[in-house]
Amino acid sequence: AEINLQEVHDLLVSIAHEAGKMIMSATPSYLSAGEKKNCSPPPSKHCTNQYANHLPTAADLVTETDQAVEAMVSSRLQTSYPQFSFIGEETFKPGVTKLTDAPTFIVDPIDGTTNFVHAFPAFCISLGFVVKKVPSVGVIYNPFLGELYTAIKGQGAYLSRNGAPKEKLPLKQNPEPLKDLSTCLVGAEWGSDRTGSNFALKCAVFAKLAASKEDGGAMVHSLRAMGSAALNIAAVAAGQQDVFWEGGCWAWDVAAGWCLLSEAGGIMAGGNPGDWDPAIDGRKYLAVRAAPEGQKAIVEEMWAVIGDGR
Ligand code: LIP
Repeated sequence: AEINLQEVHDLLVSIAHEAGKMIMSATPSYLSAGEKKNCSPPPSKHCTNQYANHLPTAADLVTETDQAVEAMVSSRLQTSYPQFSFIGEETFKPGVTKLTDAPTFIVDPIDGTTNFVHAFPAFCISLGFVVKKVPSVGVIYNPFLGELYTAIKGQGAYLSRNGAPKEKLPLKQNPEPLKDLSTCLVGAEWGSDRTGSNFALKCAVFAKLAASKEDGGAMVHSLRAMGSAALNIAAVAAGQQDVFWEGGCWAWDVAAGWCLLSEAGGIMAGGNPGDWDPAIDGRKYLAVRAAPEGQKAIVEEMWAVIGDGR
C-alpha cells in the first residue's frame, strides 16, 4: 500500500518535540559522558567496529540522554509502524545492521553530542525516513533554539522557529549563483576520528580551503565547524552555508538533512543511494546549496581540493 508520507512526517515532528523536552531537561556532563559510541558493546581497549576504522577516542561522546531519547523514539515508531525498519545511532550493530530497500527510519537521537555536553547551542535530533534508500521525510529539531526543519519528498523543505509559521527553504527566495569556492562559506568538520592518515588528510583539506591563492589555496570566505552534520546540512538547505563537506558521516547523520537539501534545490554529491549504507565504508558527503548556476562547478572544485579524501 502507498505510504502516507504526511502521516510519517507528523509523527516524526511530534517525536522531535518530545525528544526536545527530554534533551533540554537533561544535565549532561563531559565528565560523565562515555566514549566510543560506534563500538557496541564497548570493547575494553581497541574499537572492534571494523567500519569505524579508528581507535576509541575521547572525541566520540555518548550520554545517557542519547540512549534514552533513542529508546523513546524507537518505541514510538514501533508502536505506529511496526512493519518498517529502524536504524539508530545508539543501537547500530556493525556488520549486522543493514540498510535495505525497505521503508526505514534512520535516527540520530542527538546529533552534536559534544555541543550538547558543553552547552554549545548547536545540537539536534535528526529523524529521517527513507524508502528504497531515497530520503523521503526529514525532520531536524534544535530544541535549544526552537528551530524545526521539515521536508517531505516532492513537497519542499521548511523551517519553523519557535512555533512561528514555517518559512520555505532556501530562506533567500532567489539564491545567488555560486561563482567559485573563493566566495563560499564552507562547513567542514573535524569529526571524531583524529588518527593517522585520515586526520592528516582532513587537515590538508582544511588548509587548502583556507589558504590564500598565492599559497595555492582556494581562499574560501571562511570555514565553519558547527559540530552537527545534520545542522550543517540544514544550514546548506537554508542557504546559510554554501557547502558542507565531511568524510566519515554515518547514515543517521545525513538521512534527514539529505531530504531537506534535495527539497530545497541543493545537491548531495558523493553519496548516491547505495553508497550510503552504514555498513559500507563509502561515507563521504558533499552538500551544495541551491543556486541557479555554479552548483556543479563547486562540486568539481571541491573534489579537486579534497582529492583522495572523497
Ligand atoms: C557528530 C556529527 C559531527 C561529526 C562527528 C559526529 P554525533 O555526530 O554530527 O558533525 O563531525 O563525527 O558524528 O556523534 O554528535 O551524533
